[in-house]
Amino acid sequence: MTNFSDWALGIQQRMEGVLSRCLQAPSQDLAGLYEAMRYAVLDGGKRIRSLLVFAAGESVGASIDHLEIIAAAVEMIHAYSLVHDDMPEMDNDVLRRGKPACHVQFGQAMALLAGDALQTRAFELLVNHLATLGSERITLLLRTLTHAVGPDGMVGGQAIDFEHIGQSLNHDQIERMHQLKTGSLIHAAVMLGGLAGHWDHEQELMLDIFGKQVGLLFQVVDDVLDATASTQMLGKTAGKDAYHHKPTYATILTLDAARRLAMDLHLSAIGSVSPFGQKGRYLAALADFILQRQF
Ligand code: GRG
Repeated sequence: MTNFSDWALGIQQRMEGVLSRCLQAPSQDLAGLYEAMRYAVLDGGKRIRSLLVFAAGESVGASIDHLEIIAAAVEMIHAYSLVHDDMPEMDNDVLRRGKPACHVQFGQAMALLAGDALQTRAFELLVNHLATLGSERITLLLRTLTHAVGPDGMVGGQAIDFEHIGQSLNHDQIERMHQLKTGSLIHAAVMLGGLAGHWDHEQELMLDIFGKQVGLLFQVVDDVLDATASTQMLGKTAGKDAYHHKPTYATILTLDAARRLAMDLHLSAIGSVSPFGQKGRYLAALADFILQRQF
């Protein structure tokens, strides 16, 4: 049985190749756009969402060929969100994944287009390469992903985020903002992996709960890291939430209370997939990884 680190490394390396193949410029006149898209996606990132797609999919017998396409689509959407998030109109950050943000490297117009193009390429990939899943499951998959990243998901969460700069939010409001902004794509990664496999209703429910718990866990840990880790460790500017006067778990709770909340979410995430037994081992290991991550 492959241990978690070797399993994760194998997927990270595999995804680098898949993403690179999916982002080849078809002609010289598009080389500039593809260069910016590749810059945003390749050679960086922990690939947590890909790992979640694979761990969920493997727990219900999905094919690796399907999972790598789904994971590539999820990574492209994630990368687009980071490119747009870093732009001066949004979070205005110059550093991402330890290198200059996409708009710093390629200019704002090209970064905007690279983000747009990554998002549409993600859906193009799903539509073009998952035919063997059958139209019913492809429709479900697209419904899940579009809902997760649209106005009632990631983009909505981002809107709530910037509309509340300098304002206070209560615990429920923070939870909702984080669930939409960050949690919804992480939850979708888990559900899409499951959808590609053969889950029964109970397994679907377990993955649903797991996806929601790790989605929130990810952001609670992110809030704590933003307040405590260094820019060098994070590969992006640390302390940005405080700088922008953003309400976060680290501001509405003490750091200790935020860490306790993370531990509670971690415990319930692990508990929700324990009925999978050995088949859920990578899901549980990912919950550990998300809790313990240092960047
Ligand atoms: C539509 C104009 C427009 C912008 C969309 C929706 C959006 C911008 C941004 C929201 C996404 C966002 C930045 C969420 C924050 C989540 C977060 C902490 C991302 C970092 O994820 P990691 O740590 O990154 O997994 P790596 O680099 O490892 O992939």
